[in-house]
Amino acid sequence: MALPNDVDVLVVGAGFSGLYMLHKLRGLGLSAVALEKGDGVGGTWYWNRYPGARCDVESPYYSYSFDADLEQEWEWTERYPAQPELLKYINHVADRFELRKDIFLETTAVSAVFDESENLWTVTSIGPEGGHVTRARYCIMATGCLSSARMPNIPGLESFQGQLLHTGMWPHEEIDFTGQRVGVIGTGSSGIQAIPVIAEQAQNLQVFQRTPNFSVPAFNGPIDQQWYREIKENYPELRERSRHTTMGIPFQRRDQAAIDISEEEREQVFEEHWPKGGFRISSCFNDLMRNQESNDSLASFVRNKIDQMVHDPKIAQLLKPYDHPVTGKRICVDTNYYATYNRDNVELIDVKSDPIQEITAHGIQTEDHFFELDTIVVATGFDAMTGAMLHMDIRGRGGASLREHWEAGARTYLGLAVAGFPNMFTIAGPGSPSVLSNMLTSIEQHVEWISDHLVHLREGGYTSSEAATVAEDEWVDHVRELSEKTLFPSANSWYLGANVPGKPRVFMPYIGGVGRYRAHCTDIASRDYEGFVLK
Ligand code: NA7
Repeated sequence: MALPNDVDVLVVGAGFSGLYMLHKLRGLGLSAVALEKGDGVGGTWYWNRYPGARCDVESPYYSYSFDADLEQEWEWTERYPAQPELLKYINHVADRFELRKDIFLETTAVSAVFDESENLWTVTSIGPEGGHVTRARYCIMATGCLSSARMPNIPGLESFQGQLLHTGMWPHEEIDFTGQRVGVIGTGSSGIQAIPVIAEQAQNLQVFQRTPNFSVPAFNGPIDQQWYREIKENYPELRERSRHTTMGIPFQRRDQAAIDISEEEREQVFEEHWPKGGFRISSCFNDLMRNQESNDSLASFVRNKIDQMVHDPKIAQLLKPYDHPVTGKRICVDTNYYATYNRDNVELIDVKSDPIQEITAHGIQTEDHFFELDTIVVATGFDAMTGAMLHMDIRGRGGASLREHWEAGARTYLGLAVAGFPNMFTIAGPGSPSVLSNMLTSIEQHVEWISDHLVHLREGGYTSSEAATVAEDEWVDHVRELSEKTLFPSANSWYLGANVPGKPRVFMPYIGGVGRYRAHCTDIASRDYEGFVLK
C-alpha cells in the first residue's frame, strides 16, 4: 500500500509509543499512519540487538496494560526481558491489533512543516519508493528517548579495517566473536550488558573505560511462575498502583531517610535489598538522591561489593565510580559484569589515564599502547531525548525551527507539546518522566492523554492546539527547579546532555515522579487544557 497524501494523524516512529498511539487513533476513528526508519517495528528494541541487551524493568511490568487479554495470554519467560523476547512481543502486538497496514517501514521522516493557513503539517519522508509528502492535521513524535545512536569523535575511526559495530545500530545477522580480538569502547549500560557475553566468546576482550559506572546485579533468571501467576491475577490493581508511583513500577520507595539512621543500620538495609536485584537497591531509602551523605553510603556499599566481586584489587579500584552520585546516571543492571574481569581473556584499559589517541586500520592506539583488534564494539550511547527529533527539520508557526527553539536546551509544556508548534505532540518528550520511569507506564499515560485531547478538540470544533509560551516557560522552570533540589544535576549524564559535546546542559526529564506528573496532566485536562491555546 502506498503512503497516503492526507491523513488525520501522522505518527513518527513505530516503537512501543508509536504502536499504541496508532491503535488508539484507530479506536477514535481517525485516519493515521506511522513512519518508521527501521525495516521492522520495535524502536529501541529493534536497533539495540547487541549481545546481552536486556530491559532493566521486570517483564510483567515492561509491557502494555491496555488490553487484558494480551496481558493474560502473553507469557514472559525471564524475570528481565531480553531484547529478542521484547522484539517478539512488540511484533506480536503489531499483528494482534493489525497495525502493520498503517506502518510504513524503511521510511524516514526528514522534515515536518506547519502550514498555518490550513492548520496542517506537511511531512516529507524518504522511503523505498523515494520521497513523499503527507499532509496531516496532527503530527505525533513517537521518536524514542534513546534512538539516536552517537558515534564517538575519535580520529581515524573510519580507517579501521576490522569489524566496527555500534550497540545501538547492531546488525541483524548473528555476530560470532569466536577466536577474535575484540575491543569495547564505553562502559554505560550497553557496554556493561554486552561485555560479559562477548567475553565468553572472544579470544580476548579489551574494555576501554573512560568513566566507571555504578552497576548492580539483576539476579535475572527464568521467571518465577508463582510470582508471575500472582501478578497476572492482580494485574488491574498492580497497573493502577504503578500509575501513581514514582517510577511507574508497582513497588514504592521505602519511606525512610538513610540520614535518619546509623551507618550500620543503613548497611543492613542495603544488604537486605541487594539480593532483590536491579533497581530495588535504589528504592530502599527516600533521600538517596536528595542527601549527599545518604548517597555516599550507598555508593560506598556498591564499591565494597565491587571489591568482593573483582579478584584483582587494582582492577577493582579502576571499576569503582568516583565522579557522580549513585543513580545520578541511570544505574546499570547487569549479569556477571564485575566477575567478567576475573577472566583471563579480559583486560580493562583505563583510557582516563591512557587516553585513546586514534583508531588505525588494525586497532586502537592509546597514548602509551597499541591494541590490535579484529572487532571494535562502540557502546558510546545516544544523543538522548532530543536527538531523533532534531535530526528532522521541524518548522512551526512562521517557519520557526525547532532546532532554534531548543538551541539553549529542550523546551516543552509537560513534555507533550511545544510553543510555536501547533498540533504537534511528543510522547515521552523532554520535560516528562520518561527515562526516569518505567517507559511503558509513561508511554501509555501520554498516548491516552493525547487521545483524550484529540477527542476534546474534535468535540469542541477546534482545529488547532498549541502550548502557550508562558505555560511552556513555567513548565521548563518547574522541571529545572525540581531537578535542582536533587543530586542529579551533579552527574555528567545524558539526562543533562553532558555526553554530547556542545549540547546545552539542561536537565531534561521531569523528576517529580510518574504519579505526581500524571495527576498534574489530568488536572490540566480537567481545566479545559489550561496552558494550551485552542482555536
Ligand atoms: P551511555 O550510558 O551514554 O554510556 C556511554 C559510554 O561510552 C560511557 O561509558 C562513556 O564514557 C563512553 N564513551 C563515550 N564516548 C567515548 C569516547 N570518545 N571514548 C571513550 N569512551 C566513551 O550509553 P549506553 O548506550 O551504555 O546507555 C544508554 C542508556 O540506555 C542507559 O542509561 C539505559 O537507560 C539504556 P564517559 O562516561 O562519557 O566518560
